[in-house]
Amino acid sequence: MRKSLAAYLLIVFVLLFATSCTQVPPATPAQPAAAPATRNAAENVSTAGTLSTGDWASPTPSKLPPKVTVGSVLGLTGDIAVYGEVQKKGIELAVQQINDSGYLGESQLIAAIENSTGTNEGAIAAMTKAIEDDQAVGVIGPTLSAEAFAADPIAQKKGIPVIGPSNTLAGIVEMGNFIFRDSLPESSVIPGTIKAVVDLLDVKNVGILWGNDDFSAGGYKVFKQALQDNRIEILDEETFARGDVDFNAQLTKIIAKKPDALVVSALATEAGKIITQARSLGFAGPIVGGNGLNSPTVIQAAGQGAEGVIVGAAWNIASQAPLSVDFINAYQAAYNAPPDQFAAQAYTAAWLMATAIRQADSVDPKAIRDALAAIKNLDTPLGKFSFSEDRNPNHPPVVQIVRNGHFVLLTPETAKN
Ligand code: 1QQ
Repeated sequence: MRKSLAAYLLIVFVLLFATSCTQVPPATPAQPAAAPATRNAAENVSTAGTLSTGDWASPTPSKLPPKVTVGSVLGLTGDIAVYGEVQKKGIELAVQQINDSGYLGESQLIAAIENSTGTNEGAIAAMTKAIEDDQAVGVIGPTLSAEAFAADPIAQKKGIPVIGPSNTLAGIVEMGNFIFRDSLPESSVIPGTIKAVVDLLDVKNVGILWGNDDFSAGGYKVFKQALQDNRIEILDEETFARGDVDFNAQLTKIIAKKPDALVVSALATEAGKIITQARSLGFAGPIVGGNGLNSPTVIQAAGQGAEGVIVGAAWNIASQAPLSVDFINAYQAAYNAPPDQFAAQAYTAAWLMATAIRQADSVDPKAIRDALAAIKNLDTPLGKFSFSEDRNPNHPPVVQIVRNGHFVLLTPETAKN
């Protein structure tokens, strides 16, 4: 009798324990779980690999096909390969982790990477290929806003969700209800950058050099508004074309007006040359740039001249967000180089897409779109991440300055030489 009571108690205990272990939380999308809880949950269900972001509280999907393809439309050749190459690495790292950890259950995520070549025609061809040939249920990309304006309408028309990992101009999400971005728009970043420059570096007037490509021209407009809002005088404005290599004429004119700072709205390739030439012409003051300058290749190209360059960003490598630290370590281990902001945003975009697929437990692009739209307070390397009502990212920006060859956070200390 006593034996059977003991056996009964043992069974009750085992059952209670088992239920508490396998308890499936409600299928609400992206519960605002605290980072450590999320990571512990991840460790429980993991099979292998470094774990990272994701909504581990939602049930493991069971209705997905063996393979789910997400397209990536990236500029892998030409002048914007400095962005596209690291975006590819970020996406491939995320996909590896997603598959190693069983985040999509029995289903494997495939990243179909298509080269947009940095041109509008290339982006249209790559987007079409991703959707029609690769049968992508969602697309990450394209790299440039200009490419997005050309190619995203194809996805919108077909009802395929897109996450722009580096589109920062106005008008991106306005293309339609299937278009998202996890890159902070320039309008969310530049005003704070200019305010910090005014507060910490006592800048009262500037000269502006801006490019005629869509990104640089769009960024220029945001800079101009922010400068006016902060009552900074614009002493001179000069322009250039994408692909130009000699900026001496424009810089000579600007520097002759003795501005406190130089504002540069440019893509990375031109920015590296502009900074080098401005320093050669004797300009020693702060150089303030937009998202195009967020690539460490700008620092490599300009060398010592890059010291004192100030750039607003969505992410800095000093971030202490736990999933950012995990991401940096995993990226460094995989590629033997530190990630940059573009890699962090592309990596996060892949996890966001996988999270929506997991939560939808479906490859129906409309269901994935709806799950993306519902993502709120998800722990990611970019910090707590939400899509706002209009499918823009919602998280705070940072302001960086180049010190000793690296982007560090702009503070009263780092602002001083
Ligand atoms: C855009 C950008 C570029 C700098 C991306 C590489 O922000 O085109 O919107």
